[in-house]
Amino acid sequence: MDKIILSIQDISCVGQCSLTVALPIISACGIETAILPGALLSNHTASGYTGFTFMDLTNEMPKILERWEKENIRFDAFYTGYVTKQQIPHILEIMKRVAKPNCLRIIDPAMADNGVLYTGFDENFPKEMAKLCKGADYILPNLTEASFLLGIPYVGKDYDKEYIEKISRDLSKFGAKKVVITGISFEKGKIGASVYHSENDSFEYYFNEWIDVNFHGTGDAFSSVFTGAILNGKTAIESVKIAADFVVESIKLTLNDIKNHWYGVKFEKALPGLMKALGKM
Ligand code: PXL
Repeated sequence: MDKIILSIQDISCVGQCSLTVALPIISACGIETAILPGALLSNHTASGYTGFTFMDLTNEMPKILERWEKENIRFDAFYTGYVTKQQIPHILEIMKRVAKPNCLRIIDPAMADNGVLYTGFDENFPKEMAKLCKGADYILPNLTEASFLLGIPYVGKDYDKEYIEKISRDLSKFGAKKVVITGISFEKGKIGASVYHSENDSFEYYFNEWIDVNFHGTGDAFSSVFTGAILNGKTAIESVKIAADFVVESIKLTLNDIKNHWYGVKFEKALPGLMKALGKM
């Protein structure tokens, strides 16, 4: 039977992040993608825009869950991104009640970048996010999110392989089977991600070109491709490679138009390459 995944995160109407990135990308990977929007925003909350609207949809979550249970709707996988504190108990309930056997949980603890929490999240939020990471098959924090989850200072650029391996092991103690830390670099001009396999205490790495421009939404694109690749039967490190290459390609497609297109990456034109990488074209 074909797989169906449920992605739980916000809809930012414009700005190229969360569900407007996850839905097209995972669909392009050939996977049916159901969505549960936790909130509706006019645009993302990051710098560039001067403000945003926010309609909280948390109260819909238990009602939707009840309907899905009645309709016997079940999912092969869950992928969560930007969610609020109030949504986390509902999401845990959803992951319990409408999961098929051996259902995968992929958690991107999307809450922070460059050493700071996103607008609207307070210092207690990472503790709540840690509850969502518990029992995950994969968690995909960047270095800032890893630091907040562990309650340790953000290291910035001052770290080595040993540090990454230590924090990966520490993060797995939350109960995640595999820990993927994104946006890491040990060498000038190269950026990538690590994969920690807690089941046999081993690591794998993938690096590609570092394009030194910060674009919003690249974490969401990475996690969406990673999810789509995993559901296509790729290994964690193969999925990391496909995701990292997709992000680099999307950034390259955006560079000549930064002035107009500062709010996210033009990932659309990278979708055919993604489909080829997954053997879909
Ligand atoms: O890309 C993560 C993200 C998702 N959704 C919203 C955001 C952000 C990051 O700032 O503001 C609304």
